[in-house]
Amino acid sequence: MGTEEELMFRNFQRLKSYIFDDEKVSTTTSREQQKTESSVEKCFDRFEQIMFTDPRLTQIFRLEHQYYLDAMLRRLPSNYECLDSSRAWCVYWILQAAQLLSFNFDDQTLNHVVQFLSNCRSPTGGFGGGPGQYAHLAPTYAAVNSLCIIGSEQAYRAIDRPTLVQFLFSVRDSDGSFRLHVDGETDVRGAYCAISCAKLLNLPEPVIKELFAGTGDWIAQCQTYEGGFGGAPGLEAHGGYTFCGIAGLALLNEADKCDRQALLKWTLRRQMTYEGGFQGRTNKLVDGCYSFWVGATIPITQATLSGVDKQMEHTLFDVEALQEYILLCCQKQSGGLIDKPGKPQDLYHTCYTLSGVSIAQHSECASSPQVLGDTINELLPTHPLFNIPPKSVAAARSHFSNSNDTE
Ligand code: FPP
Ligand code: K
Ligand code: ZN
Repeated sequence: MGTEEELMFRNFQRLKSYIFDDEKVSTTTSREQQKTESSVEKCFDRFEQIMFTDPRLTQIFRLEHQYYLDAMLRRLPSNYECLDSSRAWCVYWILQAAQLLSFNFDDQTLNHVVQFLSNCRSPTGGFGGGPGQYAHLAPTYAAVNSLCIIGSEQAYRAIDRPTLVQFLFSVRDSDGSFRLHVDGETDVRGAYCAISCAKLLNLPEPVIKELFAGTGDWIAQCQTYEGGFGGAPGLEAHGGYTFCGIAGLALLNEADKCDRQALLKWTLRRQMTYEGGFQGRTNKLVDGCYSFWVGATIPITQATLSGVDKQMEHTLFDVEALQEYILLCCQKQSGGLIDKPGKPQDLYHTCYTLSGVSIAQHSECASSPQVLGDTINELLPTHPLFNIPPKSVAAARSHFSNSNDTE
């Protein structure tokens, strides 16, 4: 099973939690935690029993995941599997997961995807979740990311920058916060999606300045006493919103507006001692999707601190334990990945578990990829701030650097 330089699977000597950990009483929370640990332990045990007879179990089920993604992309246009308002998201989850696996769709399929996303574009700028729907920041982010992953002339043309900028201004409030759609709710996902699109499409600096005046300060207000970020000021810290908060601040070069030491401590405590994966908030259960939301937050935060603190050369979280959790507990034999053992596969978890594994393997702070098990497990890198390939970020920014359509 691999050479000496590679990370090896462990013997799972990690400690399980104790039923009376919660102030010495058994609670619903502590019982749920124990149930989860038992199901994870079963996956670890099964691995130990057959690791020598079936080395395949230590591998990423590449072909099965590719087959799953391919089948899901093909039935998207006729659509019944995905929530109707999340079809642009489904496209993004599929394209991002596929590229991590080095799986390329043929040109004809990609042309169909570009056509489908063009149909989701709103006359008022931005994208809706499906054809003919109102523009919303989340599917706009998903569509822009998808089109930049595809990266063809035709794909870039499907993003109409001038109306997109108008849409971004239409959901901005004067304090710098963003609503998800006109008259919709305000949360830090809105700010992140807007910043991510603006930066990826290389909007001119004066436009960025005006669009995000006050936004860094508003995001910083979402950081809670725990150290993570809530959806809006005063709400509970959560891994998903924490990613949006720090990635948004980092893209604006305003990470110093939040307390990064507190943030780093909070995110590091989200890695579960026994399971190896991350939870999304204090006292909740491990979930594969936080491999990205929390996993990416750690190197992003470290990167904004480097120079301030020269000590941090490698990723502070346990990249080996995270890969163990995803490889042994979150893969479906039939393809697709999951939240935790016993759950069904879905595109969202397939995208964010694989994205998290990629982050663990290619963390910016480490010099060579930290791949657990067989070298076949190495995924392509992802840009931690946008969650698309680093080369797609560079290509999109360079493509749009010469446009003067928004000046
Ligand atoms: C809690 O679900 C989930 C949330 C409060 C929202 C999470 C936010 C994201 C995942 C970020 C989305 C990012 C973008 C860019 C749109 P839960 O209570 O079912 O899960 P939990 O028990 O793990 O907290
Ligand atoms: K969850
Ligand atoms: Zn999840």
